[in-house]
Amino acid sequence: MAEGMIKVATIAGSDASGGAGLEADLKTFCEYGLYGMAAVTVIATMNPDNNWSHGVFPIAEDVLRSQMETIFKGVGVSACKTGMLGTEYAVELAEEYIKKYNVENYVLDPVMVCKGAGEALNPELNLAVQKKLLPLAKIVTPNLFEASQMAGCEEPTTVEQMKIVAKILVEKGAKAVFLKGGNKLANCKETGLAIDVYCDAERCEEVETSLVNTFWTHGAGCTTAAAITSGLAQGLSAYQAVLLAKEFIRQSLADSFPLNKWVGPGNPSNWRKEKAIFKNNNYVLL
Ligand code: PXL
Repeated sequence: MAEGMIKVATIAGSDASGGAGLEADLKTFCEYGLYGMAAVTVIATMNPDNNWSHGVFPIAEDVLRSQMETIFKGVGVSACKTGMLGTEYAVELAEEYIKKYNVENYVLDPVMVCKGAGEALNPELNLAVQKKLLPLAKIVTPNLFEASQMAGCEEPTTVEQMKIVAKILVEKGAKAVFLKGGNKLANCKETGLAIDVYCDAERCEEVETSLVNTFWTHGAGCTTAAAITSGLAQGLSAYQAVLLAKEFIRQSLADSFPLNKWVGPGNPSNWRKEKAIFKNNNYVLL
């Protein structure tokens, strides 16, 4: 029996291709040994006959509310995250339930772009997310583009600029920021490092691992935020959860692979593979 099973939830879109969105979140929760639930906000599909262009289909408000009741009232969570919300009412429902059920371990992944398509959600929605959800989050996990949108500045191009933008977000009310995207900085191939930035009221630090040089990074943002959510649910501080999540995503990307010519995800289960192997008709724990 696993009566003490830790329960976590994602309020996010479904990615029909399976690499990002709630599919990535649930895989990640599972790798951390947690029980994951999902409230589906939108369904994202990709068109193989039109260059993998994205379609986004919102789930009706009453259906989303029913899912929130099931999860937050019917079960309860130790932590939750939001990903692609897609509609104003999804933002409002997330705010309502996180407040009503006092979810302190809340991770805001302010999804504005789908990597596959470079599709930005509408600006009013991004403003609603900032106004209503940012103050509730224990940590927000923007990429370079999302951070610049939220801070109202140019996209950072150096680690020093990343720190400045992260500090602006803390000044704007974020309790903690994990600004991802060190793998996009011009010099990362030379240094061989993927440097992200963690910032809260007390510290502003680089968080680095070795760079995994892969084109197949679909879902990396979702996976990172889900890993941080899992760490928080297990009692880690935001900073500790970020350090563990950074290693989790490095391992996931180290085992990334193409789905087709357009897109490819990491493999969250690489975490497990490095911990146990199958040998002589049985598995051996490493
Ligand atoms: O990676 C951003 C993202 C988040 N959520 C959903 C997505 C995507 C990108 O494809 O489909 C549902």
